[in-house]
Amino acid sequence: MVELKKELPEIFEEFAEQRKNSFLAIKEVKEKEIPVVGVFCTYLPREIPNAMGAAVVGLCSVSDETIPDAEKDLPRNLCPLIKSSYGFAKTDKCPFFYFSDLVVGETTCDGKKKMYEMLADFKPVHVVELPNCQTEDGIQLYKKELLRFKKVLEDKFETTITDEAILHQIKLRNGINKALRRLQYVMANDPAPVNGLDVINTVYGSGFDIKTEGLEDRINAVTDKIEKEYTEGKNIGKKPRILVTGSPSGGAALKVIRAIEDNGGVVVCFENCTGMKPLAMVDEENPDVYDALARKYLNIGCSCMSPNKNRLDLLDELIDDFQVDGVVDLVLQACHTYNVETALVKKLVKDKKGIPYTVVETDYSQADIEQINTRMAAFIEML
Ligand code: BJ8
Repeated sequence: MVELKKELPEIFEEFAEQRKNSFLAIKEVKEKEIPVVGVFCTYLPREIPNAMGAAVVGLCSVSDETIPDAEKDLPRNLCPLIKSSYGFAKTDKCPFFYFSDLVVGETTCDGKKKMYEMLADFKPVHVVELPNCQTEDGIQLYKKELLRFKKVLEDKFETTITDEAILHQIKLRNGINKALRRLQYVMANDPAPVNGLDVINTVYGSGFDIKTEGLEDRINAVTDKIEKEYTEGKNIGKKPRILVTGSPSGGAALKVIRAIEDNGGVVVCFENCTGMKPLAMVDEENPDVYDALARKYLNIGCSCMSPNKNRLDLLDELIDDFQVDGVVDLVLQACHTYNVETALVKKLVKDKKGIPYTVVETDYSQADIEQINTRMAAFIEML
């Protein structure tokens, strides 16, 4: 096993510092009196706040820095993502929280729902009711909720959100998502052109780019460079190809990705919310923009849905597209929904697809790094 300290290929530099740059950009946005809306989850259509000219920032926190502060109010045995997010809001250590005029949550998992109730004591919070079933009734309910969210924004910020502005944002976001898909699909090549960690840091970093105009082109420029270098013969050589699924894998959870790539594998695909899961297109031809948004977003295959067939269908497709040799299911501690689903994912991966599967349960601390390293080394060796 080796220590990971890779030099960042030049291709990825633009987005590597994106989160830090966004902290500076958000201060400028505030000085111009542009509203800032903080969001947690991929189920929330950013198109709606973007349509009123707001800057939309992601609030899901992925470090253990504020967990001790959070644990003064929340149970210790709770998902680290929830504790970290609450801790950053409580301590005002995150500029995105600090500058958010409105924080928007959704009724996803139980821990998050209850955390939002407590967050409302010290932040302006609006909770969108997310149906937990992807039925036609669920879509209609979600459409109503999105219209209610639009009204909340209009009342709070004394503005009007037109359907034309929403459609413009739908087209913009579709373009960004298309570019993010294209970037991730460079990893379908075998041998892979670059490391998975670099690709996912770029995808993750682009989520913090609050200048959505032109973002599609900036992402495409990265992909163009990778493709050009690949045709010129640059690649990382043949390695066991891993797909990562499960809870979001950004920030401190990247230790699992590092362990895979340090030990001879390459993560060619991220099925989770950090990667491919949220990148379906909104139907631009649907004359009812809220219906179009509800249909795309409610279809996301997160474990808070019951049943969650869409996750399994997407996994089935991605394992083939990316010629995957093995699947690593990353579960954040105390995430009951993803934990329960490991049985269904294991069945799909081992029985239907006929490839090896393993689960890694972890938190945002560094305490289990050696153990994860050992387990990933053993998993990759058997591929
Ligand atoms: S659409 S994955 S961003 S809810 S890991 S907090 S589920 S206990 S983050 Fe998520 Fe939206 Fe789903 Fe994506 Fe709860 Fe599990 Fe913690 Fe989670």
